[in-house]
Amino acid sequence: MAGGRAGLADLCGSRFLSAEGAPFPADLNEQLAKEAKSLGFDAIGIADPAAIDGVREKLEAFLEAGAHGEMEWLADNPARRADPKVMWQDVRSVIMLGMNYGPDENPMAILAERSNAAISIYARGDDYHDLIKKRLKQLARWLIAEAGGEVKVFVDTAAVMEKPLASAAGLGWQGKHTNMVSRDFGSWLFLGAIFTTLDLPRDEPIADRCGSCRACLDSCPTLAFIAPYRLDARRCISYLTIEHKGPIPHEFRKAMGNRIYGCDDCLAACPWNKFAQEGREAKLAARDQLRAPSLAELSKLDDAAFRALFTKSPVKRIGRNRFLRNVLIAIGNSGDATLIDEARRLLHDDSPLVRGAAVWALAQLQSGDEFAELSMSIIDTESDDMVRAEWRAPLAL
Ligand code: B12
Ligand code: SF4
Ligand code: SF4
Repeated sequence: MAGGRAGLADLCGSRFLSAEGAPFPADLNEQLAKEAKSLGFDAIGIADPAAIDGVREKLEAFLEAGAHGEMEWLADNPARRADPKVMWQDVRSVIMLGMNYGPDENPMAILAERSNAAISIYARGDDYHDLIKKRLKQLARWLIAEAGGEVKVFVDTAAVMEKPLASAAGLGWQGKHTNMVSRDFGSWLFLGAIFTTLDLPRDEPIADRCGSCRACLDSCPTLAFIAPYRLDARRCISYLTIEHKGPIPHEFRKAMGNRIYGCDDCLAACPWNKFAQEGREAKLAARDQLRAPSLAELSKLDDAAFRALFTKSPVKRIGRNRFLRNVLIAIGNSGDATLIDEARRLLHDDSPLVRGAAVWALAQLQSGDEFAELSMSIIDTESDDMVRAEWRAPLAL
């Protein structure tokens, strides 16, 4: 196991208390780590719920700057998100778990295959939310059976700041790209949390080891970092392709390249990945058909085919229309004239979001004269204002 396990063996039984104050066996910590490993976790550490006291101000500054964009749920209750005790007043320890999903190939290689799509590493296998939640529940059940107490488990979607908590628990440190970096697994750890009423011994945080490096900051295609450790999510391709619902803002379209779901550039740039290892969880491993799917094939997906292809995948949650929007931006960036027919077909799609993106793709792939001619023949039949604006933009009408 990696992470902040080091100091645990030294802790005495007297600090290892149940909610009722009864001491536990001194090796509970080791057993917990062993159990976690057998359930597929690769890192574990324990933090005091008060250990992230300082993050509220930073979260509020992020929200005040509007950096969360349309993710209103992030702004819902900052006091609760920034403080586990506000979320659950009985919590006495936070057990942070990491699961390695290190890739088996260079995540950047696909970016050169312009007629194929880049799906980020985390989304090439089964949905980690479902998998990790299940494992967290299993581990929590084990803990209750061994030591009692009450628990709550979280992965990603709850109002919990997992990166600062994992850093406080010694799993790694929050790098300048804002993700948590591990000495043992580089950028590639999913995080999950078990809140418990047990008073468990804490692990030591690990100091920031970014030093003067700024590889992640310089790698970002959309200049999404306002400063080291500060991201403007509205500029991030991960946000734009997954969270953003409307048309992709024009200024980011070219920079997206063939990235159609998430982005790994800042993660992949980190020199700490030299210690990364391939993930051992088969369900998170890349499905072969999602390593480099052809844009032509993806552009043909209707709703049923989309849902079938992305069964159990995190990609499914954005729905077919948003997915096709992303595919069409990649088609526009492909420089591949054989994809013109696909974009032309999608000019007649039922979804205005898809039609609008198809217009942009054609404007990139066709000559100005061809585009102008096509525009004359279609624009008057287009009922949606947003799509009409897409037609006019390249013609500067
Ligand atoms: C919202 C969200 C997003 C948003 C916003 C990302 C962000 N950085 O906030 C978007 C959609 C962009 C996103 C993208 C990705 N995400 Co995300 N996301 C989350 C989520 C749900 C909440 C994160 C959050 O609280 N953001 C709010 C900001 C304010 O918090 P923060 O990033 O910790 O902010 C810190 C810094 O900004 C810093 N800071 C702020 N101001 C200042 C000022 C100074 C001076 C300093 C020094 C520091 C500082 O302090 C803040 C507090 O610690 C978490 C799950 C969870 N519940 O925690 C997953 C999570 C962070 N995502 C994850 C992943 C894998 C990704 C992607 C890699 C996916 C992909 N391949 O496309 C990208 C990475 C993009 C990036 N560079 O961050 C993982 C990260 C795992 C890890 N090892 O860190 C998480 C933890 C999910 C999980 N359970 O595994 N994500
Ligand atoms: S995920 Fe991509 S777009 Fe987002 S900050 Fe990292 S490099 Fe930039
Ligand atoms: S790339 Fe460099 S600056 Fe960015 S997280 Fe890794 S070590 Fe830190």
